[in-house]
Amino acid sequence: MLEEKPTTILIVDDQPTNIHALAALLKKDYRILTATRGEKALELAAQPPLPDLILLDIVMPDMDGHEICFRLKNAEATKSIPIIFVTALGEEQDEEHGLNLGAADYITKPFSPAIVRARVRNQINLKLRTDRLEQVAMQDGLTQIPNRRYFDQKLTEEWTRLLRNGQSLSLLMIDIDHFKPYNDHYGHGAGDECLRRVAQALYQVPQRPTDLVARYGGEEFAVILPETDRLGTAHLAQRLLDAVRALALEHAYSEVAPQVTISVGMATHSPDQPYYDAEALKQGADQALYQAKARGRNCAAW
Ligand code: GH3
Ligand code: MG
Ligand code: MG
Ligand code: MG
Repeated sequence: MLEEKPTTILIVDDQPTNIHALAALLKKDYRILTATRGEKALELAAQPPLPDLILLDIVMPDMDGHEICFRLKNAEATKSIPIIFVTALGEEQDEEHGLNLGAADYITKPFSPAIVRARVRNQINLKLRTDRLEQVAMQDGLTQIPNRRYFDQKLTEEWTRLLRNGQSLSLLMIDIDHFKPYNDHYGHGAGDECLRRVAQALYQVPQRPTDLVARYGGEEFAVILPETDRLGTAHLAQRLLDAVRALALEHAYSEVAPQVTISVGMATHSPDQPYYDAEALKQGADQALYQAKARGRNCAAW
């Protein structure tokens, strides 16, 4: 879940000479993207991996820096990218306006190279720290996969998207079979290690970047499969069952098999079999999980 990427700065100015001057100061320490027009700036700002900082000119012919800042701060994808205005507009009200639009800092031209470097470094450090905290808040500490908070957020997003595009959406609820006797006999430390191994195995199964595997609670996991019908969902559930079996983790106290297994509950929202809301879909997957347990565990059910 943790990804490494070079720290990137997007420089936006209609004058290439200004871009070169800023880039010369910063290119030793950061990856530099550049744009001389507003449309291009908005496109680059929203393109993953997102820039970590934007240096933004104000006076530009087609779309001015204020407009660009306003749009970036009002778009979900780009709103947390810090923006520093770098501008010849030196009046107090210009600076106030820029900061009120949500800019992190304001530098007037002509600038001091050392001050630009220092202000950029401060904003980058703050941004990287915020990113790390955000990641920690969304990741499960034991298994290092997304946690329930992240799962709930993604499910809400996917449900909102589905209301627009009318696609199907599937949900899986997964529970380790007879995990209480596993803990009781092998100890809590071994139980934790088992959870880590199962989590990593499950996490590696889905192939689409929009699929999400999360630790939902104690020994329960949940999977979101956007734009996936019942057939695709059943296939994926089978691959999850196989992935856990392939771990071949000994469990001499399971009533199902002499190794660790899971049960999977499946629910699919589609235009012809709709659920009322995301909560109802979750309840559907929960009831299906109960079915899978009742049918003997180590299987998937609707
Ligand atoms: P079933 O097949 O019906 O799911 O049986 P089960 O024994 O797995 O079900 P139950 O819900 O009774 O047990 C879940 C157990 O998971 C209880 C608890 O000891 C264990 N557990 C939950 N969270 C953790 C954890 O973070 N670490 C460890 N080691 N164990 C956990
Ligand atoms: Mg300009
Ligand atoms: Mg359970
Ligand atoms: Mg269980």
